[in-house]
Amino acid sequence: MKNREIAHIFESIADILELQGENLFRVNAYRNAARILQDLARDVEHVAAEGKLAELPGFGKSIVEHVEEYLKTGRMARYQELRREMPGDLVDMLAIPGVGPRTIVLMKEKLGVTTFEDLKRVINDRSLDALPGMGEKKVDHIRRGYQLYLSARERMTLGVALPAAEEIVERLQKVKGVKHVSVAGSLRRMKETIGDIDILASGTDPAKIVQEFTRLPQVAEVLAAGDTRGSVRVEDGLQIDLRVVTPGEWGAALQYFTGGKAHNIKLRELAGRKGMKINEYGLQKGARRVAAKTEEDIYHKLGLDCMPPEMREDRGEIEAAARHDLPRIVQLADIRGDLQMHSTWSDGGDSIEAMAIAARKLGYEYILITDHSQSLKVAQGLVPADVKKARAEIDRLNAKLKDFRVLAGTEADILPDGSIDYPDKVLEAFDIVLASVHMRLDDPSDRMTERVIRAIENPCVRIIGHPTGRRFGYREASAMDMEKVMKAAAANHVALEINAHYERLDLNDVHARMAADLGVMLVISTDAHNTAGLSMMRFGVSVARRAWLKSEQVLNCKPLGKLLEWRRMSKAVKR
Ligand code: DGT
Ligand code: CA
Ligand code: CA
Ligand code: ZN
Repeated sequence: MKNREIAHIFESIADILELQGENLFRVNAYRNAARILQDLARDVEHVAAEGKLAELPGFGKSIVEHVEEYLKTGRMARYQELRREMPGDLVDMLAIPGVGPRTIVLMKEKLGVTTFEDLKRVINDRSLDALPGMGEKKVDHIRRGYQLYLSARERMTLGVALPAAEEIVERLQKVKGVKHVSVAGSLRRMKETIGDIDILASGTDPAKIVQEFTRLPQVAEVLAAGDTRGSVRVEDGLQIDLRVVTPGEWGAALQYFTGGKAHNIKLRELAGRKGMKINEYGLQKGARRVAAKTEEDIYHKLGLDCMPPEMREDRGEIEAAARHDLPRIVQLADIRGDLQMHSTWSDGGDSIEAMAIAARKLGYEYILITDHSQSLKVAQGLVPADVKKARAEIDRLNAKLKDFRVLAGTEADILPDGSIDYPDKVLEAFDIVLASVHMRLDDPSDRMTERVIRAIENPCVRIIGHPTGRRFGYREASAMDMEKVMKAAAANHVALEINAHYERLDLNDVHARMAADLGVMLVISTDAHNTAGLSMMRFGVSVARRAWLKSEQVLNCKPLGKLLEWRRMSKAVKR
């Protein structure tokens, strides 16, 4: 399908037009067309063959012509022409936080910047400072934005890598002669970002399996294909590496290629102390192979219990496994509800009822609707009168739904002074109040710490949403004294969120473990803005698993009754 290819080109055209100061109406025509193509459930070539391109929403005469031209010739003249006007990396620079079209055009015209190398130079030699509207502070902001952009480009987020890898795994499972298939590496350990995608398979004819791999329909380009390994680029531009071993070595290879590196090194030392050797082919004692078939065998023969991949980071798991003292960590099936989501009342795409029905299908007992509060105008935050109307809708819905409860909540803004964006009267009427910082995320550490602690101490606040505000590729975590914040949360029976959206995963694994150690209750929520968003829960659960959380330490593993009890208990303590 060429849908995505053409969508990418339209996105680039929109970017360039925006750079050139073209009017927004024209720019958006291309962006809309790109979105329509990405969401289109049909092959655009078929639609074109039927002569029905013009029936697609927003497809005007020139868009239709561009698509037809591309399908016929594999090129789009308008795009080539625009690319010549904006050479080098100029278009890609738009993705750098803090760099807008005006800056890019200025840099090009006044400083001759066209590549990332040029950009680095004008930042470092400070010639950028002198441009109109610039200055030291602004340039420092751009410097940080550039670093953020680079690190986001190097590693991909879990939510992008995992679905692409799973699609390949599913296909490979159906290939003749394949015995086992699994993701490996950081992806199997569910790290928040992934360097490269590793897939492992076993079968009696590895070379043939590699061949089949390179012929999968997702493959856009074959980078390498050997007897035991292959490497391809799939349509989204992601690179996927496959390694194939014999079924008898499956466990050893899976263990080795799952890693992490530090975990493997420690395992190798342990094997050495026991007079054994470990590598991707097996665990050996002298010439004898002691274990290779399953991961469990490998760990058991080393005197260890086998632990989930998410724990294999050399953070104490090998010692715990040797003591037979591994915790039973939380899993997706333990989750009984979702405590942050938005509906059409604010910036969500689906009604409260639709969200409830979708959540019940996932096997949940309850959800908390947390539409935005009044000062978040960009997200259609609710004024108090609308809060009442939404509440009435929830009450009607609960009267109708059996075995399921919709709780009325809010994601109330934590204002710059740490107060909450509704008067107490309004706050008290919610079942559960979640509060988050959305503005002034750059406050200095002292002020941010004070702000968040003041919110935690508010008698109505029960949960702090996405506590650090970090978003991969957009924004670093706000500076704050995490330990102070966590201690305040523990003392006030306020839960801290692990936001499950793969661009956030905030708190991260390290902070979540620290919070749990300090006695803080964690909550894993999706922050879904439509029913599809509810499926992000698994990414949040993986963070919790990497943090070694047990289900008792996760608020939304409680059944409804216990959840309501927790809420009452904590209020009683505080007042
Ligand atoms: P990534 O790709 O940067 O997100 O991280 P990983 O963990 O996927 O690392 P990668 O792709 O370099 O290697 C995959 C696994 O292979 C790694 O987790 C452990 C194993 N491995 C790689 N290099 C070594 C090594 O030098 N020694 C040992 N013991 N294992 C290694
Ligand atoms: Ca990897
Ligand atoms: Ca790799
Ligand atoms: Zn939020």
